[in-house]
Amino acid sequence: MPKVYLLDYVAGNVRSLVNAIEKVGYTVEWIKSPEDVEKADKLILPGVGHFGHCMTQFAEANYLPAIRKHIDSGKPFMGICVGLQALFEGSSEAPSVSGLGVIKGRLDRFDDSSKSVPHIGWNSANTTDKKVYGLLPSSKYYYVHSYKVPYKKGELEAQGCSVATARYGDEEFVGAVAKDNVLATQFHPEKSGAAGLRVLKAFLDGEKESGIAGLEAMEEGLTRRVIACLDVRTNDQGDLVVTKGDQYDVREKTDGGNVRNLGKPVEMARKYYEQGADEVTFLNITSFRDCPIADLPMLEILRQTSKTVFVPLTIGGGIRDTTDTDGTKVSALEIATMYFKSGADKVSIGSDAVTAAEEYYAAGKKLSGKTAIEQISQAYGNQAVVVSVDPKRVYVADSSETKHNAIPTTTPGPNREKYCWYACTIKGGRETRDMDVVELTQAVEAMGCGEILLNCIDKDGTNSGFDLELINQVKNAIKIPVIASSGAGNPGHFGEVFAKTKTDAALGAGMFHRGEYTVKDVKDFLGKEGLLVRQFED
Ligand code: 1PR
Repeated sequence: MPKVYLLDYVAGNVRSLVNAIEKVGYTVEWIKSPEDVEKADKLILPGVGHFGHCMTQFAEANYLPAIRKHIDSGKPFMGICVGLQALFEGSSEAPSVSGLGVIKGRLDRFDDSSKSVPHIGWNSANTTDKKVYGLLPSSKYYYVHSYKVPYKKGELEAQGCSVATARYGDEEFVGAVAKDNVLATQFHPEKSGAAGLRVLKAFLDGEKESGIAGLEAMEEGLTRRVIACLDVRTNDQGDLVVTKGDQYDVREKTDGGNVRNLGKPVEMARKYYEQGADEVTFLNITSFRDCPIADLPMLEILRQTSKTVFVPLTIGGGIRDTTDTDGTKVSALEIATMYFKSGADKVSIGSDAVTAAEEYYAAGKKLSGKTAIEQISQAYGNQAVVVSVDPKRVYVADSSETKHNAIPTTTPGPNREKYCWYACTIKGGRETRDMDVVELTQAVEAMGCGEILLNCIDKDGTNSGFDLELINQVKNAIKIPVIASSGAGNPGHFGEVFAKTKTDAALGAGMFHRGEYTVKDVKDFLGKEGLLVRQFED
């Protein structure tokens, strides 16, 4: 198989990229030193995280002259995400750090006054006049970033670039840019399903001007993200199964109270990918305490899944500082690293985030730099850290009865209380803490969390629709994206949550696992409601 060289310099999920490259018929050779760059015919620079951190790492390891030489020699070069950003002159993310300056221009941050930042999800990469490396106006691609190259018509074109653009809110930015032997994508082709694989293949095959003529362009903008979630645990027979609880109780009410077994994680993830799921989330809902960390069954699930599922994968459960079975201390960052190396794009932190937030407030809102959220987001970028929140309603007759952030509710409590606040829980809802969702989400946002997975124990497994009041309260409290979770029972509930809240994404579990509806049913419904969605491409 022909080879492509990948620069092994930066933390992140490179396994997905390797899988994607292999899928389109190439093998990967790693570049481990600047001297190796000369060997490369085709070179790919993947990148995640902080622009300044990446560029400084390159510079310190003396890669910059070798990369410049490769590009100047006319050999094929591809930059992905921060790999695109590196080609420009600089970024307001790290104003004192220089980029390679292969293309003139600078990056700035998305305006978060009226939209969530980071920009996470599926958006266009529209080439108006040319065929560029298989990019199609009818396709959507997966983006995750806070900084962008603003698009000003004609500026990059005047430098000899072909540009593919995307729009987020009222900001138009560069989704991909091609110049001579260089292709750079702000989106992740390895996470963009068939559309992304096509771009990767076109680059590797040297098909600069490939594409399909006459396709109808999709409306520009971010699509509504629909996520399938798989709660995974070992059942009483010792098998790893996808399960689903009612308000977090995963045992059957009959048949001796067995753990509900709804299928096998890898197979189900693939099924949802093929139904058009925009992301797949695995939650390890019980920790595998008797198992050495390096053998965690979830690692193998990720390795297998990432070979066939080319959309983002999130893994949650057990991400905290831990002591291994042999007594070795293992940090949350090390556990996250294992997950990223096995194919995860994001890790989701539950219980540990609540403890960290408690400490943050106890210290007078001071960041310690030592929490899992801070350490993982520093190393892998904010976009890689999700906090999964498991709140429970606490009813009060009046908001003055509590120091917590209470809201009026249209679903009164058991004693007709007209207000409620949402108490955070840990250990899968087993323990309730004296902290509300506003406090928690604001604290973890300050620590560097990039996205909130907002469950609701009262709604979980009820099929009665999302808790819109909870979602609105959290959306109003923070700037980072929110994934609405718990309660979805039919496609209409997804329509409702997108219509009545500003949620950035919505997640379903039981209704998909029980086969009542497919992800495609949800997307078709949303499409009919006039919402922008991405459909699965073969
Ligand atoms: O605390 O960092 O070890 O993480 C544990 C993770 O496991 C947390 O993300 C927590 O939400 C999750 N978890 C723990 N116990 C359960 C349980 O169900 N017994 N599952 C659990 C949480 C919630 C959603 C669910 C939606 C949608 N599951 O993932 O999929 O509520 O369900 P629906 O659409 O069927 O209503 P840590």
